[in-house]
Amino acid sequence: MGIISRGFGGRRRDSAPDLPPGQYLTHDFPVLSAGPTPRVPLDRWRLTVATESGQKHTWDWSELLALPSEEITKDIHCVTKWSKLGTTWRGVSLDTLFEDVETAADYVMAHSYGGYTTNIPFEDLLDGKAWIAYEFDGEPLHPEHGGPARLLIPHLYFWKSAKWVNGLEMMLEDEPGFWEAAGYHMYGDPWSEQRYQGD
Ligand SMILES: Nc1nc2c(c(=O)[nH]1)N[C@H]1C(S)=C(S)[C@@H](COP(=O)(O)O)O[C@H]1N2
Ligand SMILES: [Mo]
Repeated sequence: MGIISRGFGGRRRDSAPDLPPGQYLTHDFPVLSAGPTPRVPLDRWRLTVATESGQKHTWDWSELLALPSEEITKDIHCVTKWSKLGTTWRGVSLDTLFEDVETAADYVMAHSYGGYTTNIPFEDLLDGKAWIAYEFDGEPLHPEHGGPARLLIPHLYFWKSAKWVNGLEMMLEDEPGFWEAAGYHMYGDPWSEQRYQGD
């Protein structure tokens, strides 16, 4: 008699969370920067979208903050093999930024304060897949993690998420950014392990 639920308490559900191939889990937040951390005063901060026809759309800090923002919880995957699950950010969807931008270009070069660049197909920035993030874990984004604001494109390896982003340049042809010119993959899908050119 009685209700016996086999497996209740006996079942082990400690299976590893789904990580892309070759990745390991980390709980801290490593800092990976190819150079010194630029310090950008908010009153001088700008973000510019430049189209292939030479049109420019620029937001200053207060204009960015005035745009609708969302909370984003996503896993992130660095090409150096650490992954961090369930990271929480606040930022502006690139769908919002691109609402009034007229372009026929298929590629984007992200530019950062400090000179870092990385290339991304335009469609990977749209449809709720990418943000300009300015908070992490409910706090203003720390400078070493890309503050005041960084690109957040969690479905690609994290080198595509340009810290200290200040420009999005529309391009008709794909061109390599900083790491891509050094041999990293042009696209960088963690689930297909596209770490280096030829992967
Ligand atoms: N401007 C800039 N953005 C950058 C980098 C960089 O060196 N400069 N490093 C990239 C790499 S390789 C990774 S893994 C992530 C690291 O972000 P984090 O330092 O916040 O962990 O930022 C990416 N964005
Ligand atoms: Mo990275």
